[in-house]
Amino acid sequence: MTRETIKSFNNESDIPQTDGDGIDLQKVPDTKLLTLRPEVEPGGAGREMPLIRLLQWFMDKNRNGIVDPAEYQAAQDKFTSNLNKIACIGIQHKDQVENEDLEWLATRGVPEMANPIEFERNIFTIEDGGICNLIAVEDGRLIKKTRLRNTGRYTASPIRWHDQGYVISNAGEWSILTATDGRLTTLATGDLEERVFATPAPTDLGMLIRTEKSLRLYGE
Ligand SMILES: [Ca+2]
Repeated sequence: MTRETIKSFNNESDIPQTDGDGIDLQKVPDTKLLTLRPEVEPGGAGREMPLIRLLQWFMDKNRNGIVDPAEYQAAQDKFTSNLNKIACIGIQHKDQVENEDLEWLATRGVPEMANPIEFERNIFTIEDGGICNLIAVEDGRLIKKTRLRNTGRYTASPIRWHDQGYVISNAGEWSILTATDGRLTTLATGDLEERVFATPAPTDLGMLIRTEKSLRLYGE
């Protein structure tokens, strides 16, 4: 097992090298961290996890305290193929849809958690780190990528309300955007000062937002 075999990980320097017999989990310190989401700011929630957990939970399949080369390779293959994807499927299809039946399949600009929304005939997405994307509806190509000032993780899906896009990070930092002529513009930003994981709900009375501790209604 050489360093060349670990490039699918985001931070290969965090993976201990082995002598070919495997990784002895007892020799991996609890303090050693693996960078899972390099797009999240340093110190931000969800950026890192203890390396030992990844090795124990996902790689040491037979639970013998050693990640052997076969277990390592199996995990690496899984991580490599486990890309976030978005696909366009014709609604005329019935039964099982195979890859060749797809109109298109794309991986660029696809978030880990948040749903995409339609914005002026394009697909708008928000990724961890505050990375916003516009993806073309017709072929899935990435039209525009930009980064918000509000970094961190985004698990709440974006909402379109009164022709504007609303995104809220896990830290409770919000941004209002427009997407005109393929350009993304931030109109306003702010901070709810409580963590937010749930997608907000636009209602006739205003925008309903559930934070970690409260349920709030915001007017236009
Ligand atoms: Ca093992």
